[in-house]
Amino acid sequence: MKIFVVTAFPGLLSGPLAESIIRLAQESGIVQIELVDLRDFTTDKHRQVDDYPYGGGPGMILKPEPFFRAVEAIEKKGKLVNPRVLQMTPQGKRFNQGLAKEFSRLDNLIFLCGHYKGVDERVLEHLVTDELSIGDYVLTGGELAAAVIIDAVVRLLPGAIGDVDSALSDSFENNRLDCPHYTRPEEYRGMKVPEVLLSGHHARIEEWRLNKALEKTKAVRADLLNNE
Ligand code: 6GU
Repeated sequence: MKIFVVTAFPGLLSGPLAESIIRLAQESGIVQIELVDLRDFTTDKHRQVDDYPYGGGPGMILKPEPFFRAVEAIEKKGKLVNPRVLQMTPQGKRFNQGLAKEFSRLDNLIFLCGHYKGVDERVLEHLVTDELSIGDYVLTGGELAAAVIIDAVVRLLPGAIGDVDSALSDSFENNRLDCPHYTRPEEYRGMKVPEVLLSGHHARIEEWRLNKALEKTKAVRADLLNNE
């Protein structure tokens, strides 16, 4: 998979992409991630990416031209035909595990990160295929949201996580949260690991895990259970 991220603040993404599983996935060639500086697609000497809103009001709006030029350059360079172009915005559809799976099956993704008050609507209407939000709160820009989505997608790529079964037991698989987990020591400051996990009885362990997962889901995310 090849991922491009168009942003005026590439530094906001470089850290999260340079650690742990996402770093290893890039090093082993499972994914290539390219940060594209929006300012490289301006034409004025101040490299200005934003401007005042028509109609007045507070905040600055990201100009359309650098986004169109950046995406055209990416399409040409990557020989991409009709790629998915994802705009990070609090007005977007809420990102979830189902979308992470869908995106993980694509060969290319282009992320556009807004900042300030927003992006010129012509970008959304004519360039973007998917408007995405990561939750009901407002961030200063789409960069951290793009990092979240890239992380969720890349870990699903074949080979990214050593243990294939690990991803299949994640939260949100089967519309429920994950069960509790324990490791050594067996007892710590009087806190004991549940007996059943030490029993070696695989059927009973699976039953316990399922019950715990359902209990937790019912308590904090009952909405998932009615979400078949
Ligand atoms: Cl995708 N962008 C911004 N700026 N804020 C957000 C968001 C995205 N998702 C939730 N809040």
